[in-house]
Amino acid sequence: MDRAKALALVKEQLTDKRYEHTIGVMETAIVLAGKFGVDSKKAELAAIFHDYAKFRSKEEMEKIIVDQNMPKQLLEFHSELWHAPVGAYLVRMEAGIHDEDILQAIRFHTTGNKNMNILDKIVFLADYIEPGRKFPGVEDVRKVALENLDEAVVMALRNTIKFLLDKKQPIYPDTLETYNTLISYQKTS
Ligand code: DGI
Ligand code: FE
Ligand code: FE
Repeated sequence: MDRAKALALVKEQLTDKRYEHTIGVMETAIVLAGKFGVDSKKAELAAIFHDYAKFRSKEEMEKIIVDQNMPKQLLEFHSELWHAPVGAYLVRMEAGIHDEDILQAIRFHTTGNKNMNILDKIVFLADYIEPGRKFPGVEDVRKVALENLDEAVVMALRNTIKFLLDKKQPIYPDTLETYNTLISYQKTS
């Protein structure tokens, strides 16, 4: 699918603000893909579609999680997490994207996953560091992302985990597992 078609499909799903975020994620993901030798077309499409399900109702997302046998545990955590796996499903069903690499990057973009590959890390980080993001610490992650993907993912996860702790929110196991996996990998490498 070409970029114009993909952007037209997501534009219908998103607010103007979220669409601008999506453009930032797309541009950032393409830069990172070039830097780390990943298929830039896959990075582009995964980034364009990563928040496709962001504005679906909780009821629709819950039904998809149950009907499609996604981890039931998701339902015990904040509904903010649901748009990632539900998005992967809807992008296949509604946009006709069947590339498993693209769908997995969408699925893992919010929590990460201990088995995430380079494309997954690129989309996860592009979502975190795109130019529209302003939160504390993002500038440090922007710099490190161009040098070391794993270290940058660890920094982003550490910030997110701290943010959730401060808000007295639970932390989804995949988020912690990803953090633990990448930080121990760094120690031994
Ligand atoms: O969809 P975006 O806003 O672009 O970004 P995202 O998909 O990374 O979602 C970020 C939100 O998800 C943010 O409000 C924090 C929340 N989040 C991320 N990981 C976890 C989490 N919330 C909980 N409860 N647990 C997590 O592990
Ligand atoms: Fe998201
Ligand atoms: Fe996003």
